[in-house]
Amino acid sequence: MAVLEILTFPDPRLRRTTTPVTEFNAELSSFIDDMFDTMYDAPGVGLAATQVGDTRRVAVMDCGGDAPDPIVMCNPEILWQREPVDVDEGCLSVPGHTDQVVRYKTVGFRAQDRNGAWYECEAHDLLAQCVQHELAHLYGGLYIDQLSHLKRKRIRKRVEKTDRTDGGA
Ligand code: GNR
Ligand code: NI
Repeated sequence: MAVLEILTFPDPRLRRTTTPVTEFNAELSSFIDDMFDTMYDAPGVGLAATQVGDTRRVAVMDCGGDAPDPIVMCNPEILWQREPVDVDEGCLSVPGHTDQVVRYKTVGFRAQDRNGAWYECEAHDLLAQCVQHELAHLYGGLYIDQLSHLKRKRIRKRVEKTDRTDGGA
């Protein structure tokens, strides 16, 4: 059980891409448990390995609602998507900010669980939004990449200021 440090924008490590998980062992399972601890502690509805400085292609989610169970996504892939919608979004790596972005309302994806077993899932609404958000993290993306350069610059200044005054905690 461990709560890991969540990196904040504009930390360059958030821009790294990940490499596929190939070793489904006890160490991976323990890392996944730490990711859940970190996500629930924050609290957040999803967390990608990129946000805690790891380069494995793994993310966790728990959005409640239709899909109340904790979800582990190793090597996730979106298979299809439909109905782009404007939604409000936030990110633990961009504290204190939310903004409207475009996401698909429904997505089909496949991923491997912590044992390496492939599963397929049809995700709606917040869960679908979260899948797209975490997928982006695993390739170095952030939701604020959909905003204007000027807006991103203002957000960066605000986050940097907050990180300084709270000692980076
Ligand atoms: O906690 C989170 N809430 C959220 C709200 C709307 C869309 C996406 C998210 S994910 C976010 C946690 C996070 O930063 N995951 O990477
Ligand atoms: Ni995020």
